[in-house]
Amino acid sequence: MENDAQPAADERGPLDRSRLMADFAARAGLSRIEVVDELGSTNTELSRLAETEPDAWGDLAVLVADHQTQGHGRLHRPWESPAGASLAVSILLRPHNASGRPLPTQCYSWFSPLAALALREALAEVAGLESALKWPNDVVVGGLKISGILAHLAPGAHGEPPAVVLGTGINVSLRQDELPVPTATSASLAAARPVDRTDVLVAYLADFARRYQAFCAVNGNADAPLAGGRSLLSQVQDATITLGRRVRVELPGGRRLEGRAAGLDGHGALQIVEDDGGRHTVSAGDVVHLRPANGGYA
Ligand code: BT5
Repeated sequence: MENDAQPAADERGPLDRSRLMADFAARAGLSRIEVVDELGSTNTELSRLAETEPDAWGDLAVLVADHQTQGHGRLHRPWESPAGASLAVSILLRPHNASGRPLPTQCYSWFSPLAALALREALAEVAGLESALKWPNDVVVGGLKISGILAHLAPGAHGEPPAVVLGTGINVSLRQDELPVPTATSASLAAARPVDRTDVLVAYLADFARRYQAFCAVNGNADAPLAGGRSLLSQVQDATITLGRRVRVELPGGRRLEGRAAGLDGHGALQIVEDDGGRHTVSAGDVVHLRPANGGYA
């Protein structure tokens, strides 16, 4: 995979609002889509709107920033989005099943991997890219991070269970010299050709809405077949390159674990088997994939 394609700046105009505004939202199954020129963080702003205007911001309402200036990841880490080259999009979820009852909040941990699967499909469709999930919330191409996903809770409307704000940052046409960290890549760089932000956004949102509706229809059961196909759990397992590998997990309190990533549990938590056979289930943390080096693991 070539990594030195340099998309010209003029290939990176603003998002094509006419494609997003017409009847796109209705066709894709979204309740609303708003595109703003510039914003600190789409997650922060959508959380605020969900709380202050609950009737105007329902299930599957979407907020997109053409340029996000203060994006963040987990633990308040910065998420960098160079202007005109990346996507910052947040989706509000107020999930209900077919009987109109709220989904159990225990299934909320599946929304990030569900978004990652949708993005994976969008990258394949629009840019011909093969990508994978890296536990817990990254989409990677060739081992490099092309997208990060961050979900958090917002107050539910009218006494309902909490809503979810699901934010995705996608590196679309960043040049090599714009990558914020050496572990990042962009769709244009990985595909070695220009990739259009609006194309990626449209494909991602449409695929996400389809998967999400299928998941709601099975009441958030990750083991149930989705729309007559495979379960969410098995789709996520297949797409997650962390599984089966030797990993180091850096836990939130600073503790570290090292061992084999053996599988995912029913909530999407990572199961680790240490060399002495000790088993751990980890629901949050940073994973480093360790590779064999000189007969050992680096
Ligand atoms: C994430 O956090 O990867 C979740 C990022 C979510 C961003 C979206 S954008 C829309 C919405 N609004 C927000 O404010 N946030 C969401 P985490 O796993 O904690 O990774 C953060 C780390 O990724 C940073 O510490 C950097 O090392 C690295 N990083 C920052 N910007 C990056 C980029 N553009 N591409 C790849 N890696 C990046």
